[in-house]
Amino acid sequence: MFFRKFGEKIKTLFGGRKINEEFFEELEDTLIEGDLGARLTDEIVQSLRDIAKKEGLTEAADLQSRMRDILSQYVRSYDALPPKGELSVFMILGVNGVGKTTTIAKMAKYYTQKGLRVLLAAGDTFRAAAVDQLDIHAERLGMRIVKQKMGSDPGAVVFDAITSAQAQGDDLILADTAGRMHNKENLMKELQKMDKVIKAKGISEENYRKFLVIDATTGQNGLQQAMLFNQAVRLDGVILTKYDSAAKGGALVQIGRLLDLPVVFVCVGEKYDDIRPFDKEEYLSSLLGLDR
Ligand SMILES: Nc1nc2c(ncn2[C@@H]2O[C@H](COP(=O)(O)OP(=O)(O)OP(=O)(O)O)[C@@H](O)[C@H]2O)c(=O)[nH]1
Ligand SMILES: [Mg+2]
Repeated sequence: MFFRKFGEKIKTLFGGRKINEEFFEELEDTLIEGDLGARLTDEIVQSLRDIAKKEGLTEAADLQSRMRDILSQYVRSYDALPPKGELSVFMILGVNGVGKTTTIAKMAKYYTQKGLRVLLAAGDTFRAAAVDQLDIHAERLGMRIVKQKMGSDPGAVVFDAITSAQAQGDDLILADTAGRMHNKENLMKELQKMDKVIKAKGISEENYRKFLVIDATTGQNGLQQAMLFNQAVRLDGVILTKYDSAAKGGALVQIGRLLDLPVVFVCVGEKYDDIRPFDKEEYLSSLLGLDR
């Protein structure tokens, strides 16, 4: 389903041909194109060379499942179902335009259907219209929202949200955050402030999660973004959006390999139901053009 183009390319590359130098070179080019990055591509191709040599393989087709085994070590899924009856906070992070606010709306519906009481926190107070955007989702979905006016302190918004959720007996706060500020340093400082407030409000470590939203169409940048946010506020996982577009999504493998971060959800469209818990096996199959 996902990745069809890239998967088909891989499938064709491995199909009915001999293992030789030309094959490895083409594989290298294809992996780079698929957003796996130079470093990881080298690592994968070298491992496959070693396997082919050691086992005396001659058919490229024999290497396709071996590549799956290699990638399988790097990719993890993350089952993020918070417990009922105690308060969890998910802070949703990411640079501007990746799909944070839309994803929060999707998650709100998803978790409500799982029987949780969800509260939205409009933590992006920087961009004009950001609060309204979340507010419109809240209204459409019939969710409670805690908000303040544009320009107010996002730390104060999560503070209020936690107080309100505790009073109402909510199970989960989904906190929106800004994707952009005057500069990157400012943004990271604001996020660190929010992070401090959430911890100071006594939300336990197990119930507090920071998920980074990554836009599948931005390729290699996903890794840079993950490094940046992970450094500022230790991340717990990533959410991949816009996987329905002509995306390649190989950045997930890099993020898994280099930062050891699991994948929580994959979003495949603009509608509320276009969200799926990450399915590692399906992902690997589509990435490699395997049937399953
Ligand atoms: N095709 C597709 N579009 C998506 C998906 N997720 C979000 N979008 C679209 O991406 C655009 C940006 O989404 P937002 O949710 O506003 O992104 P954001 O990260 O909150 O952006 P800022 O608030 O500006 O930082 C919107 O037009 C969304 O409809 C997805 O999975 N697939
Ligand atoms: Mg937003």
